Amino acid sequence: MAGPDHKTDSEVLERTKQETKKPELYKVVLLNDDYTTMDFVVEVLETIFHKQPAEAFRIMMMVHTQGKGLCGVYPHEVAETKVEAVSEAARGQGFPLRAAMEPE
Ligand code: TYC
Repeated sequence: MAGPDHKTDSEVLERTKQETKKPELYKVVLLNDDYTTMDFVVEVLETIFHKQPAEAFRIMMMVHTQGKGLCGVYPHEVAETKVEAVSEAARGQGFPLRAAMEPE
């Protein structure tokens, strides 16, 4: 049987069009809550998601008024790391702020 290093001719031909795999992308969204301060959310957006101050404020207000807001689109592992970084930063300050990832 054809293992990983023993491709059949048809398997080899299937790979010729796209040699490198595109990573699957995930949206990272920030979720609203009643206790996290607006200033802290802006800080998270500036530090973890590298947003400029005006954009960070816009996203924070989007989350505050609509319930959630898009922070960025990343490959799976990066998205997971961002979500975890938000939880850790929030926990450190005693805030319940959470982020979540959604398939793009
Ligand atoms: N709703 C919060 C407040 O009124 C502010 C807030 C905004 C919290 C965005 C979380 O992701 C969030 N203090």
